[in-house]
Amino acid sequence: MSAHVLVADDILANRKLLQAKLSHEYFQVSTACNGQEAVDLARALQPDIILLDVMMPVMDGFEACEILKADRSTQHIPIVMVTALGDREHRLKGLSAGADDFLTKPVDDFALLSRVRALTKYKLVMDELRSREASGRRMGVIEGDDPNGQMSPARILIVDDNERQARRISLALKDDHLPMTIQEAGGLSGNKNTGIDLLILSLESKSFDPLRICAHFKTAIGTRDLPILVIADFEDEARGMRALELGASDIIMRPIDTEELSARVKTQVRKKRYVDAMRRRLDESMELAITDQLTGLYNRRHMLNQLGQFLNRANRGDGPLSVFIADIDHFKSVNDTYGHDVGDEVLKQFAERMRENVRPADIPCRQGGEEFVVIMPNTAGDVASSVAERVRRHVCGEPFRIDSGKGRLDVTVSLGVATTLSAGETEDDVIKRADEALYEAKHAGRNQVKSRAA
Ligand code: GH3
Ligand code: MG
Repeated sequence: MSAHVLVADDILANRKLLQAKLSHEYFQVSTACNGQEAVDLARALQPDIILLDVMMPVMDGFEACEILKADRSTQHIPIVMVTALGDREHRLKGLSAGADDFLTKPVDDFALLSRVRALTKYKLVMDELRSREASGRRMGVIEGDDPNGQMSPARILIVDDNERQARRISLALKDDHLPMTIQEAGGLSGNKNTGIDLLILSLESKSFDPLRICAHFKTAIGTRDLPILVIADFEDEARGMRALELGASDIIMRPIDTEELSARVKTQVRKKRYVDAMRRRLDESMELAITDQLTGLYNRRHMLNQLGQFLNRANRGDGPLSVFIADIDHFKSVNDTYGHDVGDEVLKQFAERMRENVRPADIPCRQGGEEFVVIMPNTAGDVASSVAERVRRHVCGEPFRIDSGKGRLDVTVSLGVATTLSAGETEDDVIKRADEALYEAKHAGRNQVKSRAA
């Protein structure tokens, strides 16, 4: 997996070294010599990851990080701060400036590549979500997205078979979050894992294989997006790196620095919520794209799409397919007499009655105006006619409420049913026949069902 990395460092030798290491692993590399240049290049080049040195002239790494994380156009790009070894202050300051991770100098090859790869994976997920967002709409502010803002407590599961250690971690997080040890949760299985924001996994655990747990959580459907923060021993860096390769999102070394722990937890939770919010928005916009705004039924686009798919199946011998068109009688006079708003009220109630009187597998849609279509998969003509008849009865059977419930209005509907005749029929053929049946119903005096079958 290749990615574009922007390296910012004021010392030429450092830039060259990182560039060489990354290029060797087929990453594309651009370089900047100070914070300001890093900000400008990040905006212009949109790299996948930024490696930021802390001490730089003109603008230091912290300031650059803050600017990049506050800018809509760059805030999604992961930032790794590169700090001097043992410089705890800088590490914490970097994380609180919104950095996603840090590396210590001299930069270890293994650490560099594992971190860059882990962040590239995260970035790929984000890029996909961002690009799938409907119509490339510009992103709005997403809740929980402010790197410096308050964050609601996260549900954190601590998986460490050393109960004392687990409790110590829990204690360190208790003020800001809702941590729970695996001992308190009574094991790893069951639905206690749902609704969790973060898993903290100790690689020292002996009673189970932590790497296997990591792999399992990262492949299972329900937990794939759950971030995992692994705790590794200094002597056991290789296992830590293995965990990152298996999909863990971050790593912290023992002995645990509690401030670093809470900073890393915060970063992981913030990312998780960002991804969740993006997924929700995506679901909503997909829903929006197929729904009619006024009635909440499926819209015409979705109707044609579904009809096409079911016709293909019917043509392959999956049984008959029926549709009916329902058109409200003299609807124009409702608008003319009571106004457009009352017309809308009637349309909404009509949609409700229709939805309530078709079967669960049927697909009720608003074709446009006061015309509705119901697709009925695997349904023969006589059954379709009886469903249409039920809708007709429930429309004329009881007056509609208008003027917010103050008035009553009698409404009737005419319906035309069509069933697939032969293989090779198109959406238009079927709709056209249903339309002809509807026309017949209107001419025969309205408030009735007619059908056009074989
Ligand atoms: P028929 O019994 O022959 O179907 O007569 P009709 O009056 O129902 O049919 P016509 O096609 O003449 O009129 C349909 C009316 O529906 C005209 C249009 O103003 C109204 N209409 C279409 N869409 C909407 C809408 O979204 N809201 C409202 N209130 N009215 C709508
Ligand atoms: Mg009408």
